[in-house]
Amino acid sequence: MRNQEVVKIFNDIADILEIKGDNPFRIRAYRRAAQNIDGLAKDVAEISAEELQKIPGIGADLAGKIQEYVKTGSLKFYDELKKEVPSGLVDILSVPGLGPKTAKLLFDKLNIKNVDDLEQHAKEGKLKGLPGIQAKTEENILKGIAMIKRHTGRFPIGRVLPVAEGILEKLKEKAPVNKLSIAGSLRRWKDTIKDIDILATSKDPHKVMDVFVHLPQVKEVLMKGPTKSSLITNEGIQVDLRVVDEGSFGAALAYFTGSKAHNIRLREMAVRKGLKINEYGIFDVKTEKKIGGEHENDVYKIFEMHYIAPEMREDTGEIEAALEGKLPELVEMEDIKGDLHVHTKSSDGSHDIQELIDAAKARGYEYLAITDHSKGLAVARGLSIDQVLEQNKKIKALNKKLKGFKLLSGTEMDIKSDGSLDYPDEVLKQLDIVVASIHSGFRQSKEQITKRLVSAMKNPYVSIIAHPSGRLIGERDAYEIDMEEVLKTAKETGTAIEINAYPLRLDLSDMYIKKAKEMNVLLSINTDTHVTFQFDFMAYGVGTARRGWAEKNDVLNTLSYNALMKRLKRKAG
Ligand code: DGT
Ligand code: CA
Ligand code: ZN
Repeated sequence: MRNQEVVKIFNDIADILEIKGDNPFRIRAYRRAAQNIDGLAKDVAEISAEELQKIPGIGADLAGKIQEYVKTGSLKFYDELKKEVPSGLVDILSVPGLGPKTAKLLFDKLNIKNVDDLEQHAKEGKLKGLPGIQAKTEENILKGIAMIKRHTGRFPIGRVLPVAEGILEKLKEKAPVNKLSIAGSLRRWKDTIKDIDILATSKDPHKVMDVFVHLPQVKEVLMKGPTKSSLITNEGIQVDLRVVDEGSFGAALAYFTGSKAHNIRLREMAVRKGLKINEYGIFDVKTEKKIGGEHENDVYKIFEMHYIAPEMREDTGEIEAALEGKLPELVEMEDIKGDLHVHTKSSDGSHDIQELIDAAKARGYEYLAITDHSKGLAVARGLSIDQVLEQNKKIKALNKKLKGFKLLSGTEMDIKSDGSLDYPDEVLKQLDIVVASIHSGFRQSKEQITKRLVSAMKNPYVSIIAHPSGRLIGERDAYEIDMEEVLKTAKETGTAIEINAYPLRLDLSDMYIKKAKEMNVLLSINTDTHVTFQFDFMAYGVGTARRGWAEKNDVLNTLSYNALMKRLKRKAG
């Protein structure tokens, strides 16, 4: 059923027209049409142009638009219109009491482009003085935003994946499921997730749904049906479960994995081939015969493309790459040979070196870098020069005894506010690896922070820049930084840039990883483990790296121990 897609588009169009101050009758026409389609029992995709015009509020023009969208998967008028206003501006309209006129005013006068901009300005009392805005209005706007955020909040993936895994486990145990898979943004390893999408096949869908809505994780059941049920977990996360036919499982998996943008591209391509792709399968339009859909790869096979990994499905060039046979071979968990950023209880970790070695070996690793904090980071009990040199000696002695496993002696060295480094070169050159990072001065100017990172990379002993943007998802934004300049310097100096796998960091983020890859910058995926179970965070780092199209060769810690040591020494000269 395509009705909801059309409803959303028509409402969006009305919103944008309103912001633009367009003709009120035209705006109302779109709203009315949306409302009437919303209440329709029949799928608009199955209704002829003539019949469409019998729906109240729909004339030849809107009927044509509906058909264009249903046939091609997009609407030119809508796409063009969207370019005329910043996309975030439409979101502002969902703030209670804030109409399109005010939204336009905010954009024109204060360059407010989205809800975050609006919140910032309201907090700083900068809205006062605009026509119709008083102190009280600002206060209400802030309340409204807080409310929207509670409702439309996205969750960091690290909070969502464990919940999803818990549910899958219970379903496998208690429900008569055959196939079972996560779909949606979670399967694509996006850094934030709106809701969990799960797909299953079963001989007894009713029983599956019964089990699902009675799971111990459930706080509230939103809806229960034979093919789809939705609930809210105790953590406040929405979970949708769909049970589909065996023969449609692949098509449904492709459809509900998304992204929407990726799906739309595939559907457009299918239309040009006289085919139709939906969540039920792949169909020949003329004969109406189903020609695929049991396996996910069917939707790529029909275009003679290789399988596109879920992490890449964002319509950011993956379809073109697949058509040209130039898809990257994405890095995999099995490629990771060790972790290069780990803390012991000498600084702020919880374990001694031996416990970390055991945990690393259990993950099949070949090596591990011990990188406790440096002295400047007093809050994390950073190591004095004497302490780090003593630890270095201890590690080198240990290494002689270890069999089939190697330790690297290192540090996570603080880059101080003035840009200087926390240990002198005489100390650094004795270590196997130096991970450098920023822990203070987040409010400095973009130039200052960039300069700190650049000067650290120019030090021959600095091997990796850790968590380069400093973001904490949902808690702290990235500091201002000229990432282009940082990546350029990384390339020039042979410094690796970390993909910190700690689920609230995922820093570098996917977009910059892609950029780094294009610039041939070496990456390193590390967990920043403080407690041994956190070694398992590696999966988040690898997922994020894959979203940035990273291949094995782009990642430092896929090297064998010997190759790694050679690579580290090369920079130091
Ligand atoms: P999010 O926001 O983190 O939940 O992201 P997704 O990608 O999981 O989005 P969601 O849960 O709204 O939908 C799951 C997938 O279903 C989405 O990636 C693509 C597919 N899908 C949902 N709605 C539509 C639609 O209106 N058109 C198309 N073509 N696909 C859709
Ligand atoms: Ca989702
Ligand atoms: Zn660390």
